[in-house]
Amino acid sequence: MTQLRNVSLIGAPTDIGAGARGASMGPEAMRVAGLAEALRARGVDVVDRGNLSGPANPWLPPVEGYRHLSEVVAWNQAVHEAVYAELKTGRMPMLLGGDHCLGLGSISAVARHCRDTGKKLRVLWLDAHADFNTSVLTPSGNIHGMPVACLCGFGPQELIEIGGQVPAIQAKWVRQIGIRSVDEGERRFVHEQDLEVFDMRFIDEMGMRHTMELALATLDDHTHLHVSFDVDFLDPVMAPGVGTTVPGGPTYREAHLCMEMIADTGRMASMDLMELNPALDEKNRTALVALDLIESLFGKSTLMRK
Ligand code: 6HN
Ligand code: MN
Ligand code: MN
Ligand code: MN
Repeated sequence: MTQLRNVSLIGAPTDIGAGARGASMGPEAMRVAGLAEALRARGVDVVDRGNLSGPANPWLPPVEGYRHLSEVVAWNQAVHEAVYAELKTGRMPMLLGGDHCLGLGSISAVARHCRDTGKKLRVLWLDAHADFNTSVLTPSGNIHGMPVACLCGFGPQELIEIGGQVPAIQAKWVRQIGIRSVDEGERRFVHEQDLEVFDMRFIDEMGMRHTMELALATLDDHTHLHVSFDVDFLDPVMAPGVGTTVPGGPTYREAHLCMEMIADTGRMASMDLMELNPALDEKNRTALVALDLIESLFGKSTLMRK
């Protein structure tokens, strides 16, 4: 069971790093879906910190391989400070995106907290994408395709130094799950940096259970587990409300098993819920699926378990 029973919701209403507009409405869609109420019903002490603010989206083309770099830096600084402040007071931050470029601000804060407290960090990156592009490798210039590379020290100086230490994390602390869309140069870079990727073929062949057993294998009492959940991890049949859908993702049950096995570790101490795009959703159905999965992350089970 997840041990931390006090959650602070932090809204980051921006689509500054994305290639489609609308993820800026994600935090409100989760509130409307009943996120705080559902967690409270599970005995969680929930405080909603409201929304962070930052620059508007100027919707300009990329400059030297980065779209909206200065705005992305500003948003990530705000996220970093907010997430770090929650961890410092012993609460579990749940970042409501917003696009996935904000994973940089969030996870750099978690890494800083782990340095303060001597904890070991493990990042589970649930996504259709590796998000391991650089300004040279990117086909789009969209920074939501780059946060993992930035966290590992590959990115523009003003972005990678937000957490005060470069690199913020080591590639070997990351486990990626559900990956099925990686750009050509990005693929080579993922191999070069030896990122541990459990892609959809692996999940097809080995099953979600074995995949998660491996991904969670080396957690111990001193591990801070961070879950960065990009909603496009899910199969678009059940989760159409994201900007970059990729067919062939985990099914509803596979996704639940993934969350339930994370919950069973009792080690999740921070998380991001990213890329939910209500402009592309149908009657908030993707938000409701995400909520259902978050309940599983907090220990809800359909089975007769304690
Ligand atoms: N996400 N690999 C593509 C790109 O433009 O770099 C897509 C990235 C999607 C990022 O969904 O968080
Ligand atoms: Mn992502
Ligand atoms: Mn993605
Ligand atoms: Mn469930």
